[in-house]
Amino acid sequence: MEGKALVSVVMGSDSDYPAMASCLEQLEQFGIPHEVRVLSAHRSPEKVSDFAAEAEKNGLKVIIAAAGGAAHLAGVIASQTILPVVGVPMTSTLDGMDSLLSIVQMPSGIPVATVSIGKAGARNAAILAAQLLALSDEKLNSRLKEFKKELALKVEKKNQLIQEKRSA
Ligand code: RP5
Repeated sequence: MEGKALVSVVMGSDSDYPAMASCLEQLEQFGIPHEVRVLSAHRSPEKVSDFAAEAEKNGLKVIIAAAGGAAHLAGVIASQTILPVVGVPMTSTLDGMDSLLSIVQMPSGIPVATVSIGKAGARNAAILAAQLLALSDEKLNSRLKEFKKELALKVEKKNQLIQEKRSA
């Protein structure tokens, strides 16, 4: 994506990439400059700290952090920056419940905006990031309003299909 990254999509492992593809796809659809990194709260903690400490200075506006299992990545990043952090729980051996609880149960003072488990959450993280950026970007604001209309139109089409099937 052209331009200096406004959103960083960070994931705990390359095994998170397939689920996070929908996040990247959505950011691309909105035309939001972004970057992607693999960083691990447990396996490369110093790199996570360096990234978080430099994020604001590097021009980032939102950080999306995906991790699974004992998913501490989003919280650890949030503890070291004032940028909004969106946490995406990855599916795991415990169906992602471990990831969800690890990400959502932050202590008072360090928020992480937690979305749903897996691919739906990955896409929603991109939409939430877009909504945050749209607060100061009129073009993106209009694009998001269009996006909502498109969603409603898709539902209307599905409704029509069901009605047609029932009357056939
Ligand atoms: C987490 O552990 C990662 O975010 C990933 O979801 C999970 C498994 O990682 P790998 O063992 O596949 O590298 O840190």
